[in-house]
Amino acid sequence: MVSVAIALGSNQGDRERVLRDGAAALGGHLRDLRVSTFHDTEPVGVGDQPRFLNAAATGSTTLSARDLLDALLDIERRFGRERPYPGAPRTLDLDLILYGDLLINEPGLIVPHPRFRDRAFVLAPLAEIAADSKDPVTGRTVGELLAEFRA
Ligand code: PH2
Ligand code: MG
Ligand code: MG
Repeated sequence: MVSVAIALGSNQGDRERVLRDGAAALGGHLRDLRVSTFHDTEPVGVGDQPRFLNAAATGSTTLSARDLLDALLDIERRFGRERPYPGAPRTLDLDLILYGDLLINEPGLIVPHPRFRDRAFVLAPLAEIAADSKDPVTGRTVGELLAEFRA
């Protein structure tokens, strides 16, 4: 079993319902699912868009990182995710942030997520449920990364 961390985001449709049901769908793939509270956040780096609702989830799985990614993309599609252009508003975004202490750099799959250390909308919810999880790139815990981001 591998411990994983996933970031959830929604800024289109019924954000609250989508995050709640999206998190529940993760339970079909993860054991010991934990879900953070929901954070209402300012859009970052995508221009003038509706505000996001963000959350984080953790759990453990026997799926490979690639199979987990495919499962996440499948859940996104079930919630009506469309990709008209990069960074478009989305009903549901599920990003694989950490997959154990593995470093992966393949087409379409970079883990740890390359930008998560600079994103309060990922770090703050994730720190609620996995403050002690370690980023294998920097050796910092999620709690430390959040404190450093805020400093
Ligand atoms: N996701 C992005 C870009 N910007 N901003 C917020 N607040 N929340 C997000 O989930 C988000 C974002 C790309 O996936
Ligand atoms: Mg994203
Ligand atoms: Mg994504």
